[in-house]
Amino acid sequence: MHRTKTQFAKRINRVASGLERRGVVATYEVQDRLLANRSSRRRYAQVAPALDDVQRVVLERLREVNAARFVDETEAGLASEREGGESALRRRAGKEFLVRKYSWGVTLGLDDPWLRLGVNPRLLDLANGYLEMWSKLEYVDVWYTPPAGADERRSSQRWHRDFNDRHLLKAFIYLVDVDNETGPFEYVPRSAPGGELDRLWPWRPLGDNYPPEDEFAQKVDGRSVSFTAPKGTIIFCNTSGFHRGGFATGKPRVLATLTWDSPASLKALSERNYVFAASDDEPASEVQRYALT
Ligand SMILES: O=C(O)CCC(=O)C(=O)O
Repeated sequence: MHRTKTQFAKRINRVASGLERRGVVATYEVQDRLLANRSSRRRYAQVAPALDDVQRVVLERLREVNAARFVDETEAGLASEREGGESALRRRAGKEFLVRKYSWGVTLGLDDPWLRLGVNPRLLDLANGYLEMWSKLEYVDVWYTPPAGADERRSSQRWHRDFNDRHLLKAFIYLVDVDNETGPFEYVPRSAPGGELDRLWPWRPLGDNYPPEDEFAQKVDGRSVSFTAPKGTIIFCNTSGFHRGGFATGKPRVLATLTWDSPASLKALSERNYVFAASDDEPASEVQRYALT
């Protein structure tokens, strides 16, 4: 089938005169608007597929090209900054190497594809199953990290534990292919509380979570894992274990990230980065509302 099509295409390209080409184009337009595709669209409308949340988000993203818009706006902002101009890019003190789509204080509803992904039942069930409680969606954002140039690793680009919670699950969704030059996420397996390496500079609420680098390298002794992976990969991890990432050297890194943690964390250690705007058009289930409020 594929071979036949390829040969047909070759023949068209080789021998078709201008007249033939126009005929092919006209045939395609008639088939698309009036004949073959019309009946195909009617069939689709009669028995529309029941999409699950992930599929809906993917569709939405395909339609809105949401991430692509963020990348375009960020690159335009960075270009303007390079020329000494102003930009509306969002950064946070201490982690200025990173541009954030939302940062803190944004109002989001379930029409936002990234927030929606954070309470997608398949992801939320996973977070709740891992944490063995109904979790809170604490953070949702999209990050753009330009290459660091001559800069050294800074803040979360160095090995650390997140102090937000010991009951923590993060997802990183790579929106570009991530190789060694794109600042892969790196993790030390079994270093989260309860793991066999949890005594290495153990997790404490608001603890001093950045160990001395030489000593850390000696103790971990090559046991870390580096997540180079293609665009679309989702990494789940408990970042109260040791991790680092985002030290892009050759190419910009773009990812979406979600954090689920415990109600205790929101009360004491962490700050949700968005305010949830409920809407009658997008009803949330009880477990989703719990996660969002
Ligand atoms: O960007 C990364 O890969 C890691 C980010 C990080 O360290 C964090 O979110 O705590």
